[in-house]
Amino acid sequence: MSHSLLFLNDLSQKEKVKEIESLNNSELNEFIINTVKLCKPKSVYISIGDKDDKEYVKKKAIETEEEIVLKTEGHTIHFDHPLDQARAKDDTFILSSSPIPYVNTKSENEIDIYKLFNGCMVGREMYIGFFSLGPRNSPFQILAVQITDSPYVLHSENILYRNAFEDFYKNSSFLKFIHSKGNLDIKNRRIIIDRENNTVYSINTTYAGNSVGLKKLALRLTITKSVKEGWLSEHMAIIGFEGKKGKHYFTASFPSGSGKTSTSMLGRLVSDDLAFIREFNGKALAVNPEIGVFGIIQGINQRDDPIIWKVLHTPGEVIFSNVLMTEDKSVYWEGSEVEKPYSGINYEGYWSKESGKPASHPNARFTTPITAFENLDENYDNPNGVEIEGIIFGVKDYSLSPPVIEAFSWNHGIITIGASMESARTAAVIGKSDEYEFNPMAILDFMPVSLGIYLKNYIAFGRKLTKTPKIFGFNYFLKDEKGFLNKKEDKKVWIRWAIERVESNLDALLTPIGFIPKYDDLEKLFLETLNKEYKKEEYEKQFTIKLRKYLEKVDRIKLIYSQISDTPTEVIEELEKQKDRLLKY
Ligand code: SPV
Ligand code: MN
Repeated sequence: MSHSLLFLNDLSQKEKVKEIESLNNSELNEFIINTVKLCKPKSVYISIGDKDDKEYVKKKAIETEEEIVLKTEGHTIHFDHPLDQARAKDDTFILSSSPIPYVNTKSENEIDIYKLFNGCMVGREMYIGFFSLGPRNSPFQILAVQITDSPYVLHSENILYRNAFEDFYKNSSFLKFIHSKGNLDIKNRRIIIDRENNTVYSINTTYAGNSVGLKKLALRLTITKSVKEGWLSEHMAIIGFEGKKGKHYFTASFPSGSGKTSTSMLGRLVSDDLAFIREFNGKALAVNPEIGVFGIIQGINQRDDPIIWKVLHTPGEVIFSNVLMTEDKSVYWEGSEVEKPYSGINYEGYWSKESGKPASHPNARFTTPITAFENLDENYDNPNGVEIEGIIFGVKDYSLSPPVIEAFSWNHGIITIGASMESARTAAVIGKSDEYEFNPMAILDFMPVSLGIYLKNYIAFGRKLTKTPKIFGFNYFLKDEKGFLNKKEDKKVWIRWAIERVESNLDALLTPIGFIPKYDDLEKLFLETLNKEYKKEEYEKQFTIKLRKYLEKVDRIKLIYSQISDTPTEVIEELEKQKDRLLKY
């Protein structure tokens, strides 16, 4: 046997080594052998994902102090390095022999994987996990193997993904993730995406967005795969909304920190972050690659977020990260609207109220199974997916985009709303918050291919559909001199309007940028949904189209896409049509 794992017997559980051997997956054996040889761990723990394995991995996370046990049963807390609190864009590279606009690339000879990873696990245990992105026994399924020396990473994955050891039988192909804490030398933090070999390497980081391979690292590989195969791998929630004529599933793409999670809580939850969307019989069907939630915790309070609040205050699996831990082993985070403790421990060490510093990091998170949410949708694990009838692209935009608009068509929506997104920067990315950023489909940070190729695939996908989902632009953040123009709860009304439009119950007003609600309809929806008056002057402030500013935006976006050599002609045409409409209005 050329790829025998038997040499592992001294390092690992013999029975499990045999089980892997019996899968007869030579690519898998080779991957494990090569990674063990490269990283040189002291021992190897093979997790096939049963109850014992899950308990073992969690126990190790606690023993190694990557997690600390909290007061509430099942809850733990994890701290990342102060400089490792968010996605590390500048340290994340797509391996590519030529540069790609808007994508951080490095060529193979600029990166020495061997040097980075050689012996990185000396003295430590290596963990191997086997997962499925998407439901098992499903045409959407993509397999993935995680190798890591961090039990916290594997513990997180046991919560966030479906264990699927048995599915690796014979030569099923899979995505490969190698992560090591290294020596947590943040200067040498590197995340390297090797598209050709379906492998991601990540070292000197523990923040889940950089280390939990199956989340945003896998997204780079699945986008690459999707554009080759003609489907969509998206940074979108999937939500079922009840209408007058039944339930309608929407996907929703918002840059993190712009309302995606709160929107997900207003309907039946299928996914809060990611979606695989494929065409079957002319319909767009979607599944959640994940079965857990890695959500932002800042601002979560009992009044506005009752469902999440309950999940975070009930015994069961929760990993808190980068919140404050108090002496009695409970947690506190900013914006929770409970009384601030006097002192505690956070990611920087000892914290006291007197310091005046925030108690928790703005990108502090919680990791929980999706089944903990009481608004879980019955189809959350349906191998056939759910039919998507609406797509929401949301931005955090203080001045321009109205609270809700509807596109004229698939291409119009994809191009002038989705691919034209500009949003205030989030705390989920290292750097200054609140600067406006071009962020098409809220996915630019994860883009592994040229935007031209990505959009070409989107346009072609739309053509395959017999009934394309309606496309909406949302913005919960409009402001004037006096502050926000909308209350948090107003989003229920924008969603209601979108549902009514999907059901063709309401007319709309034609503007150069898309359809907007009629005042009378909103007045009625505000009353019905929130029992609230909606004044004409509010409507006018929120829905008057700022022609000059929109013209500037079209020019900005057109400039971006005209500088990308493989931009499909449809993109420029659609932007020019938008410009014409704005000029003629
Ligand atoms: C997000 O911020 O969109 C996340 C967390 O889902 S991260 O994995 O860091 O991107
Ligand atoms: Mn996300």
